[in-house]
Amino acid sequence: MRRIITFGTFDVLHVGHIRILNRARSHGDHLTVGLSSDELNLNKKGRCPVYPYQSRLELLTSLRFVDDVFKEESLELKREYILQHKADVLVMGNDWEGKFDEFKDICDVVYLPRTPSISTTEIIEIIKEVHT
Ligand code: C2G
Repeated sequence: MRRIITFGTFDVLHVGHIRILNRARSHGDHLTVGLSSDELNLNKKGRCPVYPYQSRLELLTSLRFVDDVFKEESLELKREYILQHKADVLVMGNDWEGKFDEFKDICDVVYLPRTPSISTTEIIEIIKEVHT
């Protein structure tokens, strides 16, 4: 059994998120997602997520290629989370290329290409434009 872990906010769920989760899961047999808390996202990106944690949680747990979701409270706890969830592989989008290589002593670290031309920020901008 090969256990995969990934992290993110997955706000305003879009096809880029779906693809990376699906591809992450195909690297093993079990996918755990560390889902950023609303507070963590505020610190990380300077804004509250559009969808609150409970909604993001419900969306992710409904996906057939997501097996388990837990709350990521701090970016500093990655090593603990990887160990707690017994992950064999950490998968991240390649916007994080090289950033998690320090965990190669406890698991494989894989960076997958992001889906081009789509992001939560861009979707928010488009919706804003349409309504002004
Ligand atoms: N993603 C993607 N293609 C896109 C947009 C996002 O593949 N067009 C991927 C990102 O690379 C990331 C995942 O979807 O792996 C989740 O994206 P975010 O919610 O933006 O997560 P992020 O803020 O990068 O959080 O500690 C790490 C962070 O918690 C990761």
